[in-house]
Amino acid sequence: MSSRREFFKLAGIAGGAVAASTVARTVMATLPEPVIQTSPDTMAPLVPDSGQTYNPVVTLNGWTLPWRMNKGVKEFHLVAEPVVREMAPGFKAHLWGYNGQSPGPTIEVVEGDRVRIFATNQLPEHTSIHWHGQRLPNGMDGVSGLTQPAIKPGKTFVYEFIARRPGTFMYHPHADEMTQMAMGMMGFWVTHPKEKHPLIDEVQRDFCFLLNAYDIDPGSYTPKTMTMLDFNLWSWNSRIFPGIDSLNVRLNDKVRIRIGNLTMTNHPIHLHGHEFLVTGTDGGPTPNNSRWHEVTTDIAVGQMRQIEFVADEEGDWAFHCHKSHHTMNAMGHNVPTLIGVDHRGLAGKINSLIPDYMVMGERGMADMTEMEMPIPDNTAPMMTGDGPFGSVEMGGMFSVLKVRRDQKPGNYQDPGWYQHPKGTIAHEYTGALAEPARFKSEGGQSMQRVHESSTPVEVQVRKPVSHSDH
Ligand SMILES: [Cu+2]
Repeated sequence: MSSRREFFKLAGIAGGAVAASTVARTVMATLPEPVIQTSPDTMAPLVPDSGQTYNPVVTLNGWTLPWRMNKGVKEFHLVAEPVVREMAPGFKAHLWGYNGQSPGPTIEVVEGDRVRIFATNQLPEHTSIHWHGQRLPNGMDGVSGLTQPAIKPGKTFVYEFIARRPGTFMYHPHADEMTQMAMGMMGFWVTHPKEKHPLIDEVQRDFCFLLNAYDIDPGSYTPKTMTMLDFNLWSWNSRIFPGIDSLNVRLNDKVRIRIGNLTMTNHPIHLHGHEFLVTGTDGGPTPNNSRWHEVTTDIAVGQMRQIEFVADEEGDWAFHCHKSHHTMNAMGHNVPTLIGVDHRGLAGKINSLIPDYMVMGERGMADMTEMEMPIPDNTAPMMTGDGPFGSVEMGGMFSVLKVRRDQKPGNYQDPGWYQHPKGTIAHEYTGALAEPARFKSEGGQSMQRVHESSTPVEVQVRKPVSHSDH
């Protein structure tokens, strides 16, 4: 048996635009050479060498899989295999994925293309690939047991179909699905329209990413695959803030963002500073009369949404899931609320028993972003990310839309932090404080109490009693 090294010619892409011809030039073997990605960075869009007939997508912290043309068929080679994914600087996870990364590469084709995908299984167990949302012959749908036998370890299967409708799609295994998706096996698929489509606008920037989630104990490397709902890492393309790249656009660019949800819960995705339209779903472009402006769109399990807006406000705009525990990283969270509890004297006593112990949360959790309590190796801090004004106190599903006047067309480089015009930043008020005018009423009630004899009760915080304080 040949070694993995011999089998996979490592063809890591190091930045810059990549022409599909890098693969087309190789000898026409029966099987296209698999292209393996070694970096978790956002790669430049893949411009087809046949000429730019569409605006290619940019996958956040991901890449598009090069293909070769073989007698009019677009041929791709996906390799399902164990990968090491850097989820954030300093935090690596041992996942399963495709072609060196999790998620796998984005597959990008044009409506009407005949597509042939070779799927090689280098996992320790069988797999299959389901082409989520596609119109295709039933036998190409990738449901192991139902439409095909599972792909055994070491085997390669061929899928072939015509990309019949333009839109936003995903791919993932349909074999031991709970394990394989919990391990990170999934990828994105974009089919561009063949010609001008009345419901698909041309855009200057077209981003895509998958919502995914993992349960990795602090200090460990491998996801727990039996977790059903209680995941502790909420990621975009298997990256967590501050490891998720920003979405960098030019002022007044029309921007499309395609998002697919392969987690086990819904995610209300929220953009600051702009209103967007949901222009497409799993079923394709939405009709004009179903579009309305929103700033948050909920994406349910197994759904895709594409949002569009004109980026006409300069700045660094937060873009995130609105579930607040989805913008945090792994932590133990069976912790009672301690806001308002006086901890004075307590930490010192515990420290004499447990060195480095820290009492958490007496004034809220923000203190923890600067906490000095040691965390295990290979663990991302719970709330972090240094912005120009201090800690952003975020994790998980959070990124930044950077809108800049001087961003060059087609350039996706990070422009750095926004330089706010003078006098446009919220600032401290230093004048005299007026007494607040408090409203005196106790509030009305729809059901008047009949007996007014009982004494009103106010719930009080019970503080731990420290005898030395008396
Ligand atoms: Cu969420």
